[in-house]
Amino acid sequence: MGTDLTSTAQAMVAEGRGILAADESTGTIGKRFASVNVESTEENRRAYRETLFTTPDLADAVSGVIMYDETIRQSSSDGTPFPELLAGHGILPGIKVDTGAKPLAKSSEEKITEGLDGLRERIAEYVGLGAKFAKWRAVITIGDGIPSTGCINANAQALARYAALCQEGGLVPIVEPEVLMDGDHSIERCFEVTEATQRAVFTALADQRVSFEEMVLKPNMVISGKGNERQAGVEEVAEQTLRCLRRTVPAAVPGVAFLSGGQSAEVATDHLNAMNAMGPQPWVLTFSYGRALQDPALAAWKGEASNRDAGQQALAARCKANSAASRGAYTPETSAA
Ligand code: 5MM
Repeated sequence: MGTDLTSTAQAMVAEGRGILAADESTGTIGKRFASVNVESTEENRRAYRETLFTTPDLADAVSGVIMYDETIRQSSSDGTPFPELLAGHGILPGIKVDTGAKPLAKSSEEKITEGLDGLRERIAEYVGLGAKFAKWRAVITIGDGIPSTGCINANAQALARYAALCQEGGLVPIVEPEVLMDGDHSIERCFEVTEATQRAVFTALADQRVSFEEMVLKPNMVISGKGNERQAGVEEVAEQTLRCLRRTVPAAVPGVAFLSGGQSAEVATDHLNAMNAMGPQPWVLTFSYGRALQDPALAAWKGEASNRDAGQQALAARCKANSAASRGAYTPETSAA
């Protein structure tokens, strides 16, 4: 029998729809704004998020939006709280609940994501603000002698404790173990680390009694390190990513919503399309992109109210392309804005 959380998880990955990751913390959005010479004031952050969230027909391709703590408390210029505005358009409001990836003790290059203290209470508050799902991102770095088993297991444990608290408190957890594409490693090394990470994550999720039907996985794709001399092509990335997921992800998980991780907007769409064109899989495969959805919109908006329509058109174009890719039906021609 289905539960409310099962229905929400299924709605998050409903056909032709994916997730807009707009949960940049203040530091990260500051860097994004700096790239287009926009000052990171609270009002500019609010105005930018309003531009994204009021994009006409956003709900055609976007099932949910992940917000940051500041954003979920903000409102549009007519005073409508963002969670209410999104819900009014048939879009599920989501919230990032981790408090960031911090240095892992006794390891100079590895990270552990924090935020479990007080999480039960914060989840209750976010539910009161209208959130229907949550997100927690673990960061795994590939380098000389890393990741360590200790780092993978500590992050898997934190993801699992977060996911269990979410389900107990009434939110669908997005479980995001991100193996970074930074580095000069090969696609084979990315496969090995991604497989080990996902295995550890699903073992920890089971140990913490997380219901697989009531969650969404947000993984990296299996891809060459940015600095590797051999950059795997679209078909190879799609094949290796699916091979890895089939080994590690239970069929009970309703959907896999990929992060883009620094891929260009077009390449992220090509990869998603290629995977979906390879035939039916046990889970829905869709997007939960941040930069690959937002970068063209941010570049068009540039902090100017007069560029609002241009910013929205740029976002709508990426949404349309990725919606098609989630069906394996993307071609640059059919998805032209
Ligand atoms: C949108 O960026 C998210 C927030 O990052 P910080 O916590 O570092 O501020 C990030 O977690 C994002 O949701 C995922 O990494 C996916 O975004 P990309 O850009 O990799 O698709």
